[in-house]
Amino acid sequence: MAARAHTSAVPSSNKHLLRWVEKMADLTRPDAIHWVDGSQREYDRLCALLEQRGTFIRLNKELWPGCYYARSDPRDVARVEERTFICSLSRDSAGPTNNWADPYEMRRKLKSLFQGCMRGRTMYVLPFCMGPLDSPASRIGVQLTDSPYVVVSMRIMARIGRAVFAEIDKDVKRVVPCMHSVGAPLERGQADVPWPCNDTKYIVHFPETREIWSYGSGYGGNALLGKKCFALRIASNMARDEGWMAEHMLILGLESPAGEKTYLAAAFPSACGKTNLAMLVPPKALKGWKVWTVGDDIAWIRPDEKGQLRAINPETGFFGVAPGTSARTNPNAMATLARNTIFTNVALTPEGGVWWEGMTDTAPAQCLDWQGRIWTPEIARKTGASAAHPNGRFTAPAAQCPSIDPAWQDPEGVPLSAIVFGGRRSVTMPLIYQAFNWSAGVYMGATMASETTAAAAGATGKLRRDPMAMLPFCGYHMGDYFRHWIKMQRRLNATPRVFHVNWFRKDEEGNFIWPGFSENFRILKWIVDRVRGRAQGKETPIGWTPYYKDIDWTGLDFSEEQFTRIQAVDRAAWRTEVIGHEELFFDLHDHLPPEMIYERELLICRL
Ligand code: SAT
Ligand code: MN
Repeated sequence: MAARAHTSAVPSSNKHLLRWVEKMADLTRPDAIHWVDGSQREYDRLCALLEQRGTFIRLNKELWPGCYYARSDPRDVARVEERTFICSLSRDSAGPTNNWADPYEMRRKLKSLFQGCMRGRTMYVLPFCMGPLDSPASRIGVQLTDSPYVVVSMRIMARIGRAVFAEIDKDVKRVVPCMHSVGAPLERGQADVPWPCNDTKYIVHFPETREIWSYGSGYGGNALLGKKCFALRIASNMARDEGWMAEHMLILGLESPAGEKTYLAAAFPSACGKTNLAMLVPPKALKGWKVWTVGDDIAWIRPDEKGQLRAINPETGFFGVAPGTSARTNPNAMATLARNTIFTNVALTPEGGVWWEGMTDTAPAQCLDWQGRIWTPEIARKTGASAAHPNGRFTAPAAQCPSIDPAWQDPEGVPLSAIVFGGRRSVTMPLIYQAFNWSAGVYMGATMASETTAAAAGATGKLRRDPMAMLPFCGYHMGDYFRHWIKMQRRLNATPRVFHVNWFRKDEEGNFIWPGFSENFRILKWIVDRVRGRAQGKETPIGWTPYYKDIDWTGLDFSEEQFTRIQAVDRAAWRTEVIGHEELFFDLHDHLPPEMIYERELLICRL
């Protein structure tokens, strides 16, 4: 290692860490090693470096202070689920919903892929902590990466740098090693490209040894390894072993005019509006109510000594879908991303600003699209080309969010009273219903489905079962994961109430029935009333539903007839729905907890 230049002081004395870094540098052969201290100075320098390389464009300092703009390679724009692997010792532990590969063979494969893959580049040693540093719930990782874009993005998304090295030096918490390379070594004299990546991609998890190896992509969840790879796939394994839950959920608090605060967590698949819901602004007519944001994507949930579930947001930033985000749909997100934000794969305006579909009512007369081509509304009309990629993203600091909850970094987490499931369903699913009890709630989450979006590579708009929105993120057998959910109740004094929402139901003409956005607050308010024992529920075959009179309609014209339509439980459609549940359960049958079978039988009987 002596021969390799260190561009920064080595701020750790942890022998395991030092040895591992050395070993990985021997494997990947970087030109230099940079130990990330996490400072503003370092961040600014890395951003300047990215600018120099053409990866970043600095946005207009007056309009977008502290903001940068990046375009990825068009072949590297989303998570690659078919290239994501769970390499448990046995295939059975990964289960049929994951891509399994033999860990020995995979290690051999990775070794050859990573051999010399950082040549001509700097390897960054990036320590990160998921969750507040002083929280017993937090977990630590170190990502070795050859992407400075990843380093600056991770500085927004997680706690990184010196303080984490200090934590590692205490040698109390186990460190998750995370290897990452864009897979684009540079030969001597070879010019770099703005977005290096490789057509060969591997996103690999070793659940038993708690390791992550990611190759070939620099984008989002493929590359910011603290996010989906660690905080969901590896953490779900930790959580099962240690008696907690790592979930793909937003966390929010609702505060009543009297100051009563109720927290809930909600699971929706990627790009189904989690960020919008987490930052909801209540309708003006409902005076005095407030929504507080704790997190928009991931929740780590555990029972406290009193048997109350508490949740932390392991992240410190929002990696949100840009298209569709506007002052109307999500003013809090717009305020959050107004400064110190990294934009990727959106459009660049002539003033040095950003734009995306849905940001404003009128599009700019001309801009450069996410691939750097000239884009005008005229061109869009002719070719259908969008200015921003549908999975174009903003990476913005959570602390800048106007609705950020004062307790969002509480090391103990916030108390959870309700869990909400939801997806994009144009038919069958009512706007809101409540599960009869915990096991019915687990069944509700286990059988949820959604029409696919651009967050993952592949076809969009197809209905797929996505249990607890964890299909791409559960790091072990889905049947065992359901069992873990069922078992969690035994540790609880007060079980959270479980609900299902669907903002996306359409009428016969294909129009959304529900106005959505702010108006979703009315549904959350009913959830609070149910949790607090204030609202009645009407029993239906699928669960409890609201009476029209129990929803606060102040300031919204939504008739009882419309409500009846959006709440309709069509028995014929539900039969088809239950057959869909069967299909998923069929694959999981040998690990399926009996409660899932009983719940399905009960549902069939009621239908
Ligand atoms: O690219 S990410 O996985 O981080 C975003 C998402 O799919 O939710
Ligand atoms: Mn997500």
